Amino acid sequence: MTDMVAYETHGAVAVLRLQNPPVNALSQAVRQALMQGMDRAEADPGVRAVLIVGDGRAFIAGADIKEFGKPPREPHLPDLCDRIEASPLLVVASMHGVSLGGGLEVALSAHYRIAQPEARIGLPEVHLGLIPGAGGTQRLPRLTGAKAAVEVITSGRHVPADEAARLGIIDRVEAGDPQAVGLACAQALLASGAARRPVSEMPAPAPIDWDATYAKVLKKGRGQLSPAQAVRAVQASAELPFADGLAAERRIFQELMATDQRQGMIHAFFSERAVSNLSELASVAPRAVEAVGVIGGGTMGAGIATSALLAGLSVVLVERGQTAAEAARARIAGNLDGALNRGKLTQERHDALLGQALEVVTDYAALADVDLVIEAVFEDMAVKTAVFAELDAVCKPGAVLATNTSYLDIGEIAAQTSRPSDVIGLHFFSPAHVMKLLEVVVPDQTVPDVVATGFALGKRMGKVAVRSGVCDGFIGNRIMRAYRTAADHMVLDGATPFEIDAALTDFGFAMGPFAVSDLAGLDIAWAMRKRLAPTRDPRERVGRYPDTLCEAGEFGRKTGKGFYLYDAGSVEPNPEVMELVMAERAERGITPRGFSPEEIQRRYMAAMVNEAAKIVGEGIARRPLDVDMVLLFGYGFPRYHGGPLKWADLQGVDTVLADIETYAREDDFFWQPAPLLRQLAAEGRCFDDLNKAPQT
Ligand code: T1G
Repeated sequence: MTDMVAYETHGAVAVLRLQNPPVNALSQAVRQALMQGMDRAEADPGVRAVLIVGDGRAFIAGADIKEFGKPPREPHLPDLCDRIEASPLLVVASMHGVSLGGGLEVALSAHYRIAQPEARIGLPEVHLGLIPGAGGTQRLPRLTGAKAAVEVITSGRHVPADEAARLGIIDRVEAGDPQAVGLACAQALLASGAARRPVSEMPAPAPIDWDATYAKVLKKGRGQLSPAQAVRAVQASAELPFADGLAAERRIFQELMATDQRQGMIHAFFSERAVSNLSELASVAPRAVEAVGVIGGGTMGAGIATSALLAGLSVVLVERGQTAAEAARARIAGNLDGALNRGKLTQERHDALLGQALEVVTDYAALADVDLVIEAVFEDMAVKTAVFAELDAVCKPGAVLATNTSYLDIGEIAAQTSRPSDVIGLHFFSPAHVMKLLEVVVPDQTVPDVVATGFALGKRMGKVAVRSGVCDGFIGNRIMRAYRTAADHMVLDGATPFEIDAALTDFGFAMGPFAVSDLAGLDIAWAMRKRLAPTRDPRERVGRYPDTLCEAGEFGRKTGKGFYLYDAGSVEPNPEVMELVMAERAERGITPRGFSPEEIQRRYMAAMVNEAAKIVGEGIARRPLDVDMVLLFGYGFPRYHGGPLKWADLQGVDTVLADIETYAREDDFFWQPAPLLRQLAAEGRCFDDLNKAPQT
């Protein structure tokens, strides 16, 4: 046997053991070796059963995603599954770790399935813009029924072993060495004279209301194709003979393989893993962090403290006075209660975190032994520099001093300390214990091992950490300001905020920019506009209608009124807004014009792409994929587009540049094409070419 699949016999059982680290992905070589293993077992006169088991930490994590987009090579996974199922031998799969996608499909083509208690199974292909393509949509429903199969497949979730047993997906959960447990199972089946049990020969599932299910899944997908298409594939398992159902699944799978959404989602899958792998840090050891200090126990500080506690770190949180300290502790307790209610925490761990791991104090002296401090106080330079002066005096040598500032100059903050090379920006997104994005903001004077420490802390907290250079707004907020400005200009020129929100939800956002502003609080952007006003270029167009709303104390959801009216669960456009907008248009001498949803989307995305290209070109972001991950994990960008720069590649960089040059003829101040965009278009290259280039 090849080293991809080891072959050994134990009595009448042939063991095929996959050895393709790290997760036994079903590469062509593995598929080939499994085919050969089945041939060898069937040619072995002493063999009456086959056990399939995985080496290492997983049974099989699925098809080899790295092969997608390349010409498929035989043996194809569906053929392998059919080959396993059709074997005259009794086939048992013994699962541990994860059995996902094609990995579960291999197990479903076995005749019996046994799993470890901690094992998880799933068909997550929808998260890659696909559907199961090796029989999963035909075999799973025969075991679980259509309703459960639709839920498992369209959610793409990981199903714990005990639930999988209840659903009928696996036959038994038994702790032990997966191979030993599998062998015992196979031998017991042989001893009892158990028959082969091909799933494909089981009765087709009873029908459900397919059209209603399809419509519900389509709506929930917010424009994503694959979950709804998976419903149709499961429907085929109920309405067609097995072979025809397989053919229907194959057709849908291949159609989805050709979509932009598949490219976008696989880009997101690999980028999420690549974004924190920076070559500049490859040989840099992070400093050890076990105890963290947090300064400020407001929403952000309490969220950061919660995230650190959940990561197993001890936390010392400092507030100014006893009342604020008690309020901070209550906020953290509330956050942990939420984690407990969501099943992310046991009561015992909840109590231990609050009881032992967390200390809330009012005296900086308690920070003397922490390894890293994160400041999350009011966004004011004087306040922050005072905090850092205190930290410098109290914290031990080698402690990392981090600020959570959203836009203040970290270099200026660092200059207040005797250790500027140990100062870094760790920009969390609220709520910090929920949002996965962490911008690691690196001023010039910060030393590499402090940067590595920021990334290591992010990984430990389960964040997607992205490196950012220092500029106003770093990566995410700077880009957000650009696309919000484009939206503002469209309102001044004739679109309504409500049309814009509708167009962007059609694009795949959960909420449009104006609804998001209402949610965050209109006063936040108002404060930013006031901060930037003194240095604003007179050529910059900025609508005054949001300021008027704020001056009237209308800040959005928290006041019940903003761009929308919020009343007892109902959300309606605020009619006052268009009165303000029409008055401002008249004052500015603007004759309003209509904007189609398509034009709204293209302008909004052009602004996003253009600013992102400037950020990559200036080196604020290391690669285009870094920007894509910021927008996916911090700003709700629809994952099936892959991120703004992946979207631009899929549209064609030259097409986006042409849009920007068209818009520049109306406003050549806001619409200044990014040099990098021009360069890529001129060279016939795309942003992904930069992702693949060796990191300098
Ligand atoms: N193919 C290729 N490489 C994979 C892989 C896969 N399926 N899964 C993981 N890797 C790599 C990953 O890129 C990383 O590489 C390393 O393994 C560790 O992964 C026909 C068509 C399995 C839960 O969608 O969900 O089957 O960065 O860092 O956090 O119906 O990886 O080290 O170079 O994520 O412990 C369906 C995708 C495929 C599962 C492990 N399967 N993988 O998580 O480690 S489509 C999936 C995961 C399919 C069939 C269809 C996770 C994991 P590197 P990691 P982890």
